[in-house]
Amino acid sequence: MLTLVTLPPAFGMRNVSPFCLKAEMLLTALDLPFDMAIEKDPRKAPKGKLPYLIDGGKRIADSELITEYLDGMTGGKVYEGLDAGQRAYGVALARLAEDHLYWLMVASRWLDEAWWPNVVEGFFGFVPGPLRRFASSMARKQVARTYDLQGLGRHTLEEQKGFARRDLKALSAAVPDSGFLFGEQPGIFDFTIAGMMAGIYDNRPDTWVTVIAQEFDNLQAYTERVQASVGVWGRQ
Ligand SMILES: N[C@@H](CCC(=O)N[C@@H](CS)C(=O)NCC(=O)O)C(=O)O
Repeated sequence: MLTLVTLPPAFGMRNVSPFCLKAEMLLTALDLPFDMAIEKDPRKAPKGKLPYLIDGGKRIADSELITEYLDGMTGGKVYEGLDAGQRAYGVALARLAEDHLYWLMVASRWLDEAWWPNVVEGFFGFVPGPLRRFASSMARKQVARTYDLQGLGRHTLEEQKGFARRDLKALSAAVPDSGFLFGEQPGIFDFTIAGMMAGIYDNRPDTWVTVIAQEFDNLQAYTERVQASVGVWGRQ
């Protein structure tokens, strides 16, 4: 039996991490028997981030490495039917969602003063009272440092919103109005985009990225369609 280790629910999301949700959708679509376990403290994961997959004595960290592992395990089912061009397009969209838009989403939760109390409650609620403030503000400093190093943190909020809008506009133009990216069945790259967008649309309360994403009705409809097709929703 495989076990997918994910973050606990938060912000109205059953599966709050886009990477964990993508892996859950993929395991479900592949019809592999698996269960899920919760880890509140990502520092305990093999690479300090969630998700990771347990297969017997093996622990596979990182949703993309999990994807590769499952592709090997199923004899190539993950990328079956995709040509080189489709795979290239899918990887490019994944990088856009997971390595650029993701950071804007993180900032809209962690670095927005009005939203910050939700992070303290959602991610640090389990830390005993006196330590909670300390642990959460240390983690927040780390996020701010990472966002600054990434480069997005050096822009004004209005400029950050411009980057988010251009990312979302690109995703909105990339996804089809019916069906899925590469056919009648959703695949790994649909799970990647929908996994990211589910948390953006459904986290409560709305963040400033949520508000911008709401400008793109077709992207929201696509996100719903992918979740419905596998019967795995990010929200509670
Ligand atoms: N590239 C990784 C990213 C995973 C990731 O960033 N997970 C976040 C949750 S959404 C995490 O565990 N963050 C904790 C940390 O960075 O300390 C993947 O695809 O699995």
